[in-house]
Amino acid sequence: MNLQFPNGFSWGAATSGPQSEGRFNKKHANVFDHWFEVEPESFHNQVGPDVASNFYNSYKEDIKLMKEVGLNSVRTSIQWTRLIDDFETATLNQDGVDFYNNVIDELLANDIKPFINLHHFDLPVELYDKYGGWESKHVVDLFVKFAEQCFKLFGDRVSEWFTHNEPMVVVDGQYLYQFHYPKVVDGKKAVQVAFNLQLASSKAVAKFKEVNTNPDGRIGIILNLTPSYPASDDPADQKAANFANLWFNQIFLDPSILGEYPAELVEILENDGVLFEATKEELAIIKENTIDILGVNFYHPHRVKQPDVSPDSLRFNWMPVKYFDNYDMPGRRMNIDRGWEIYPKALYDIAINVKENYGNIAWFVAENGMGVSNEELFQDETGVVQDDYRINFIKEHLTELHKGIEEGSNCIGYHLWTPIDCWSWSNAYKNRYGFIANNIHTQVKTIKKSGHWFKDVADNNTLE
Ligand code: BGP
Repeated sequence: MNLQFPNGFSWGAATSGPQSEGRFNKKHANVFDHWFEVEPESFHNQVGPDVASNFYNSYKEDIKLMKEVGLNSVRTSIQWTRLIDDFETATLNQDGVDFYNNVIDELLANDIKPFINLHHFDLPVELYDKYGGWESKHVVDLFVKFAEQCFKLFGDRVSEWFTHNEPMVVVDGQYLYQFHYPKVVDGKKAVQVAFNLQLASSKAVAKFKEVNTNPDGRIGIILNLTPSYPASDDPADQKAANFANLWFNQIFLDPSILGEYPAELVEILENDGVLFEATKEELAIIKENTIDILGVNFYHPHRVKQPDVSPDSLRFNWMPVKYFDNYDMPGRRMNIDRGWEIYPKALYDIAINVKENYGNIAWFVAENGMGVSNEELFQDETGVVQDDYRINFIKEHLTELHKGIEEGSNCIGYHLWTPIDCWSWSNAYKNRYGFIANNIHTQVKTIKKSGHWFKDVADNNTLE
């Protein structure tokens, strides 16, 4: 089996500033830096983002390794808390400017195309304390000022821009399911934050269109898509899956690409008294400023069934779980270390969904990957991690993706999470995802078997 990918396909990997750089020379704290300061026990093994994978100090060596595993593109993010000194005026921090200039230049010098994202869960904590963070439309405007600085500083060399990574995780983690600081539980705020994040993205898109001078420049958003499949043909299960798709996927997909929220979702939110507050002008900005390119993070699907609790018995003022329950489908394949189902066919379903329902917009797999614990146990005598499980995982996903491309889906790339084992929000270093192993005690980095394998795939643009 030889599966050839389209010419110019982006073979890459993704990381983020807060998970790779370390806090070195950073004047401001983001919400995760702060959370770790005040509640280290909430973090796996009490390990926070202070060192991460030391990218701030070792970016040159790290980028060399990225080149060695065949990457022709890499996504990272610019930390708001590193680049900006004063959030109200968006005045710059020179050390931050120098650092990101150096990283971008180093990537380009290695023929690696930078994909740059602007928000990866790393809201400055000062903006949370002062304004409630994404609850505030003033913060939306401050984000746009930060974005403008980025476009102006780096737009001559960066053509692929993204506003947010996984905004839905902020909504769910911070406002419903309590896995992000400060673990508020408030349905109405959750919906408003989802809207404000969308507005921030659309306003940043508008700003990009105004200031971009790079003829190749384009801008998008990166969404974690979790296709939701019903437990059975029972209409109640189907209805539950339909809601889960609206909530997890369409709430950002539709306004970002089509310029409008799904009417069905708006109706449900309205009936439940949690509809967001939006002015006509804001809705017009969303309508007019749709994205050029979509990044899709795909890890796992949702299996969904009708809820078996009475909506009245819920302790929350509004929760999406009123509309569905998770379904533990017998026999499904799991990555036990992360607790996520492995279901590559969902990637094909995403490819077809984007093609048929979203104007066949240019898109790419912005994250996909397999987090595995205790990988040192898989080292051979030379110290190379023999991660055949990761190779198989990638192969299976690429096969489904290729099928979607053959059927006309406009997918332009595949990025693994992540190039070099990095720090995780929820698991610190418990699960490793990278092509390159990172010894967190010595910071020695070693290419895994999957990294050597991926180089062949990327160099030949073909999956054998
Ligand atoms: C995505 C995030 C990444 C990364 C990845 C792996 O949701 O965008 O930042 O962390 O998931 O997940 P985890 O680190 O929780 O295992």
